[in-house]
Amino acid sequence: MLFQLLGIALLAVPKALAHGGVMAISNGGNWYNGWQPYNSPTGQASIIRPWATYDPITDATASTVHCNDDGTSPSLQMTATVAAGSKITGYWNQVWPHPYGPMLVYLAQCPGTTCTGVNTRSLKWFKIDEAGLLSGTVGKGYWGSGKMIDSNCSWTSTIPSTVPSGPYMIRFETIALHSLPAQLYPECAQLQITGGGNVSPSSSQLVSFPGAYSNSDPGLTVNLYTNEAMTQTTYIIPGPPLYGSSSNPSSTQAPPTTTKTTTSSGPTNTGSTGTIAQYGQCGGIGWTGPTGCVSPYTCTVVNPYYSQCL
Ligand SMILES: *[C@@H]1O[C@H](CO)[C@@H](O)[C@H](O)[C@H]1NC(C)=O
Ligand SMILES: [Cu+2]
Repeated sequence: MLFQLLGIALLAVPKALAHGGVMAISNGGNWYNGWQPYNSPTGQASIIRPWATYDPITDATASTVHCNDDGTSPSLQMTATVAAGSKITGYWNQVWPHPYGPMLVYLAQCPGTTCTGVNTRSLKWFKIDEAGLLSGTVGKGYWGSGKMIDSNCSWTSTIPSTVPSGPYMIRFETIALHSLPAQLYPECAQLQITGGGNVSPSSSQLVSFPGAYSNSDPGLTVNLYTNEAMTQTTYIIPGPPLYGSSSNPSSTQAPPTTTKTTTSSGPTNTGSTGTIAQYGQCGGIGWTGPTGCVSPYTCTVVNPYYSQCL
């Protein structure tokens, strides 16, 4: 396992032996190449703000925790025009090595007419998407970042149709919990949102980076390798309540919230005569175990690599 991971890292990441970040973004049929942190910044034109290193941020209050750099825009900064309500996808390195931890996506509106020249550290961010522990237990479960890996190392969110039109930064983040301190991997891109609505985030939904997280947040200090983690089925995602939610406390994600992961592929095995319990794996590429779920659950395709009793 370790040998395999090192092998992949050596092939895919010749200039740094670990980790990575958001390498590209797509929206509405447009592909946007990312910033290349190990190339000269001279001449680089990207919608993604410069970021400095493939290494994780391990201090949740670090001065770079907004966009993995000092927050400035480069001379050739570009902006993607995206429609409110459209899907936007961030692509991490192939193959992302960290399947345990949450995915989080934020927006921040910039003052004036463009984000160019606006330091991302000065912005107020609101969370538009999150995925924590999707099923199973903290110690042995299926996480947002595992789903990201199973989705071609990409994560797709919808720009809310209700946000006001204007200049925004989007911040894609994956957090790895396989070791402590937790590893934060945030990168940001510059957007111009069109066709939006009139629902501004509430004050309790707006946060700064640094500021949104603390190093004692339960979602950043959870230890996957304890006996307790082997039975614990709740995980508290760091950061503010989701934009559009009415609850004030941080959202607690419990196993049943997997609705967005079941897509058009449909069930592969509808016979409810098997032995696999709710949320257990029952199929997927490479799966050699049993495929029958206990009644009343059915084996449901989550993605090509993962079917689950739901
Ligand atoms: C998978 O991601 C890569 C970028 O990492 C992209 O070039 C490729 O088109 C993606 N494949 C699919 C099927 O989306
Ligand atoms: Cu890493």
